[in-house]
Amino acid sequence: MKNKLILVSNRLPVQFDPKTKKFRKSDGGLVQALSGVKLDGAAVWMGSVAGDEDPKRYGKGLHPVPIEEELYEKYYSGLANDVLWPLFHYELDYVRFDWDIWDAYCAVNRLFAEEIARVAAAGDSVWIHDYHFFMLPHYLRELRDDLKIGFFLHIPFPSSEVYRTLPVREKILSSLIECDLVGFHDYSYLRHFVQSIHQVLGLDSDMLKLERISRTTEFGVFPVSIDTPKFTKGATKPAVQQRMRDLKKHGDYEILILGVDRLDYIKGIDLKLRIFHDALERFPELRNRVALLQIAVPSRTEVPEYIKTRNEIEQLVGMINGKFSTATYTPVKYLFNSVNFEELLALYRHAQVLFVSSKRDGMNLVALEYIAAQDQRNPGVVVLSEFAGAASNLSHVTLVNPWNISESADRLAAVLALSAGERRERHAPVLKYLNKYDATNWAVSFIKRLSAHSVEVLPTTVLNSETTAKARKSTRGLPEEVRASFAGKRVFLLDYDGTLAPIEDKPELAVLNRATREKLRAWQKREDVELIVVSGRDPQFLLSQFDGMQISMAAEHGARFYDHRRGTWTTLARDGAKKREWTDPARQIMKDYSFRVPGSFIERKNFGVAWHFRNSPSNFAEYQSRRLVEDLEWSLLRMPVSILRGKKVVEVRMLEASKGAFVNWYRTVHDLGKKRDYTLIALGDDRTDEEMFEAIRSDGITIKVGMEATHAAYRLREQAEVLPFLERLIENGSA
Ligand code: GDG
Repeated sequence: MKNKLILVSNRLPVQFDPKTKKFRKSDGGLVQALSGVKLDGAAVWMGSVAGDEDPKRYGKGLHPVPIEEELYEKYYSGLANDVLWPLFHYELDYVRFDWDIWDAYCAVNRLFAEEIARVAAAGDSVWIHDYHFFMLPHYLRELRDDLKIGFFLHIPFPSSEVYRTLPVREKILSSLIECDLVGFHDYSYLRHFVQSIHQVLGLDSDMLKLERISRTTEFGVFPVSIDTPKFTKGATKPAVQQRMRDLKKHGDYEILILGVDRLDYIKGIDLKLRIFHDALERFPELRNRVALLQIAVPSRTEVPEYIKTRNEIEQLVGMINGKFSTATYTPVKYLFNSVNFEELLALYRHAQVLFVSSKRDGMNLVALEYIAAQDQRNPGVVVLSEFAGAASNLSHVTLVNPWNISESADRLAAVLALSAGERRERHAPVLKYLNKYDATNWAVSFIKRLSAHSVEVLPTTVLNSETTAKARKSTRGLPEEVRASFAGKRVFLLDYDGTLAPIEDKPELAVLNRATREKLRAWQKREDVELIVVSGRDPQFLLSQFDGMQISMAAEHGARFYDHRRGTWTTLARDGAKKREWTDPARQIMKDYSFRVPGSFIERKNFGVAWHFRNSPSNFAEYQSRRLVEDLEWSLLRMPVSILRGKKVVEVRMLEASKGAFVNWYRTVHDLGKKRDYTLIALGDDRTDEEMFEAIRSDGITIKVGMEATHAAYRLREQAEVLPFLERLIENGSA
């Protein structure tokens, strides 16, 4: 049997109206886009309905999930629309976060996960839509590992500088990377997402995918489109044509500029009015000839920000009309209402210009629809904000920066003067694009990528715990089949700070405790075990902790290696002659930061420079450390170095001095000409350990200490679990 597809969006395409007792079409861009999709295979559309509704009322293919009113309010109006919507559209002043609405958001996401887990068959695909369900991948993965999960974001993904203001920034990104495929309208959104993963989670990826052992998450750009024939054909229908004749007869203008937007602060209707005002002011020949018809569809009418936006718009309309109206001409026609589909088509076809002035907009379907609805012989033109995703997809439209009022007004006036030939030249290629690439193509290309995605090897299993759903699959430790695959000697690559020893405020206090020391002394003697400490610390410190033990040490992230059998240090990283080219600027920048951040200091290493802030006021220093990383990244752009933010430290290191490079070196030396007779087992808590995990991949066992996102296949919850875990693994042969 073919697998089915489960679509998930907050709203179903139809809603039951308790007043009229009838179904009506849902509004909004997302539902419009998805409704235009024609799929061959079996699909179910899942969405929320009121808690007291009878789910059986809904027809085949629709799967309503009833949500109780108070919970829905907090999830939808609260977190989704008072936090995520403004934040993802760069309107930080409108964000109103609190933990109560976050809990409600998580609860609704969990409910959907449970419902999907209940109805999905093994191997089904789930396509999640939009910012209402950021946490759904996380909850769904806990219940079902066999499903393919795709996520598409209909709104912009903001710059990482804005994203990182979100109090739950880690949680949302960690959830999204549980998907198999994450899609956006535009490359800039994807770039911001990848940068945020880097900045917030400390995981590196390229623009195509994030690879970890547990899962590869693919990324992609899939600009949404429309049901093109619905508009091209619809606009020629007799009822629409009749309506156009009416409009022509009654209009008090020669040229009509049209605006169709939900009344939302992101749509920049205020800017549009200012631009139109500027055009009338500076080009008197437009007066009495050109009118702007703005349809402002009511949206979230009770919310203070929306009331404020509406008031501003209505004041501007009043101001312009007061100034430029005559007894027979009104420059701005303003409708605070929606119109029916036929009326919309007639207006699209009748207006000579569509003006979209969004401050931010994921895509903006109105621009696409307008183009599809034009008469090819006498088409209108689109003036489009460069801050709408559509700007990346519609060639031959007039782009404006709506914040630049006078320049936008110039461009608006210029398109009014285009000849029919010029308008046709602009229109034809864009229509061709929309005929070739419609909503169905959009959906099919996403679904195809999702289906082609190969299922991952192992989930990041929490070891040593019986409380999570995932742990049910593992028996308090490494799964049997993994332990059975151990070959020869077990080589433990052990990070020091945060793994063997707890993190302390002062680095010198982070010493091995007695129990750990005794255990290490016992294990070093075992034939079947090799212990290697892999740390960012310098050789002197490591010697002070492990001297006299038969334990090898990779210091300074593997730049220098101490072989306990030989009793000598080897330098693995080449000390490049041009080292000063990057150490000098790095130190200079760090010096500026040390000056500003009390208690911070610079450590010079043989193969790098580190800026420590363990003893500094933590919030301030954390903030400064992020800034420092950015400054260093820019200044050392083309240098052979890597820049890393670890726990309370920022380091610049020569590229070869990395734990990943050390793992590769170790393997090269030990694999030479013979069959592999050892198994690598790596444990670490820090971002520097991620390089070690990435280098090992599935060629060994990787264990992250802590709950942050990771490339490792397994995790222990905290440092205190490390010793008991090693004890079971080494002494009893079972973990
Ligand atoms: C979100 C993103 C992204 C509008 N007024 C009337 C009416 N509409 C229809 C339009 C269009 C839809 O509503 C609006 O879609 P947009 O894309 O312009 O905007 P959002 O609702 O904010 O949608 C957006 C979209 O999701 C899809 O990914 O493009 O950026 O914000 O289809 O035709 N329809 C009728 N009467 C109206 O008065 N019948």
